[in-house]
Amino acid sequence: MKYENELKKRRTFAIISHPDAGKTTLTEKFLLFGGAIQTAGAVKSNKIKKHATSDFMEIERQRGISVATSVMTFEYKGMLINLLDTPGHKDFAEDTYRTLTAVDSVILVVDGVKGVEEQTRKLMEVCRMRDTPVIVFINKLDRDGKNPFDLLDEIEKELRIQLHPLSWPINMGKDFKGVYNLYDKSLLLFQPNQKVSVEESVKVDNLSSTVLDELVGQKDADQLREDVELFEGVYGDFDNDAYLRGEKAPVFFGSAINNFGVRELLDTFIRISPEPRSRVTTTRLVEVGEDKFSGFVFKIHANLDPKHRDRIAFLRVCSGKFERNKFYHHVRLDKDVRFSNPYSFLARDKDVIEEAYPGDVVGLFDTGNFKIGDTLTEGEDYYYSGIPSFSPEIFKEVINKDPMKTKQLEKGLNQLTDEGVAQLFTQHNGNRKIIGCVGDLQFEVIQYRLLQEYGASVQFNSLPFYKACWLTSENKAKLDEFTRFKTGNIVTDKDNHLVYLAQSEWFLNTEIGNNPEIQFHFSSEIHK
Ligand SMILES: Nc1nc2c(ncn2[C@@H]2O[C@H](COP(=O)(O)OP(=O)(O)OP(=O)(O)O)[C@@H](O)[C@H]2O)c(=O)[nH]1
Ligand SMILES: [Mg+2]
Repeated sequence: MKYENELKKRRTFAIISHPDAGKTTLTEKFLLFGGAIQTAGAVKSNKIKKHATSDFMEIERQRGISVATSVMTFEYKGMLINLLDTPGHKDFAEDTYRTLTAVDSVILVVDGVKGVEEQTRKLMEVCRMRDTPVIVFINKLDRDGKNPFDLLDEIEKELRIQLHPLSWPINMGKDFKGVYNLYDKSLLLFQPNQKVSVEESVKVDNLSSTVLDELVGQKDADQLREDVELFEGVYGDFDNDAYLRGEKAPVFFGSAINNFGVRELLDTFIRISPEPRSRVTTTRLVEVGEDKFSGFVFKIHANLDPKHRDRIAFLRVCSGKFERNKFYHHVRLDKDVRFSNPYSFLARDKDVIEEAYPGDVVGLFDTGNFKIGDTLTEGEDYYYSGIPSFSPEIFKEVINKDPMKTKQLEKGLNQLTDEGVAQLFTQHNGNRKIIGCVGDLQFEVIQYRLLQEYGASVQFNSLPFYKACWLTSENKAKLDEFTRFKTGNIVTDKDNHLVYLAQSEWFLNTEIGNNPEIQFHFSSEIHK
């Protein structure tokens, strides 16, 4: 393999969880160890995030939640790590699901107080579908949480995955003393600390040694011995291959905000986690070690930097070597494109790069050439498969509150919906604009961003639709007749395809039954 050494040192993973479990906090601590930022951005201090590095959008800072995936690259112990911090809220789940197609493994964060929550379950299902290797980090041990054995039971049952603890906590909450690292056989003692500290762990090869009693007291030392004996009997030796196959998830305990257990997690992660992996396309399996470059766009974001109104396509490199200024084949458009300023998401700054290798995420300035799922190759025609698309469930009409800004509004609507978080429809034979989303919060984000980034002020009026169906038919006359009769329900999407908006399942089924010559599709994919 030509680029074997480059592959060996790359790790690309996402941090996922239910909202508020601590993904962004954990991300920041990882970056600290990579030396990428000096002080962690005080997530949600005074209920407002001052500036978490990975929560860059103004609206995220205000609310203290992540609404979009951010990508950061850092170096740690000779490894190049691409970390994708995802939003937990279900209204932004599309972004998270797409991100999962671009990574090789995940760290799943579980709030030790709340245990397994709704969104954790859904995310785990997506990981299971793709056999993505998962590491579980049980967070917030500084708070009184559930008993660790109960937590493991709950996670195994609820997430239907076998666990293997690689660290073990000594108490929780105010009695929390530290974690014993089973992988290294070392003990890490807890000191609440928000700053970077390179905590020293104490090697305790033999748990029966009296050193342990001196460090944590006899009672807790005995408890730890008992616990370890108990689950060593249950779990046996750690099976790294089972983890790589996505069958077993190693578990770590810690407290992200206190920077506790984070370094152990990162150190173990770089040792056991997968290198960039080969991927399937619509025609064949593309081996990660192939000489020829290929990659796909999994995310598009406009105005990432408010000072430069750019649109960025996030490309995951899947094989070969990506080079600046070289022409590549844009499969969907069937044309050659090249990039003079591709950049990497080094947490400190945006750096223009000369080349990139599998696992890397490259930012490409986009003038409207890209859609999510687009593939670049050195000439071969295929698409990377498995990038989910979503059918909107909530529909609202856009009301322009400032007629002076009609142009800006139009541009904003077009660009923001290009990002794939919402779909824009236009009334058939009219010009009312309708936006379809999966979650209500998306509308708030769109409203906010239209104002901040485009100076356009809008209001949304709810519409009584529940589903969008793309229409096709061999019989053009029938289709024309149907659209004439159902004018109020017919819209066109951005590519001018006909779409029927259904008020309810009953209406939809009735129309399907009445119009056997028309096909109702539940996704726009049909036109790809
Ligand atoms: N007590 C305690 N609180 C923590 C810990 N880690 C994170 N938090 C707090 O949990 C809250 C949520 O943290 P975030 O990192 O923003 O959570 P998130 O998972 O990124 O949330 P979303 O991106 O909105 O899904 C913040 O108030 C953090 O300060 C921890 O170890 N202990
Ligand atoms: Mg977050």
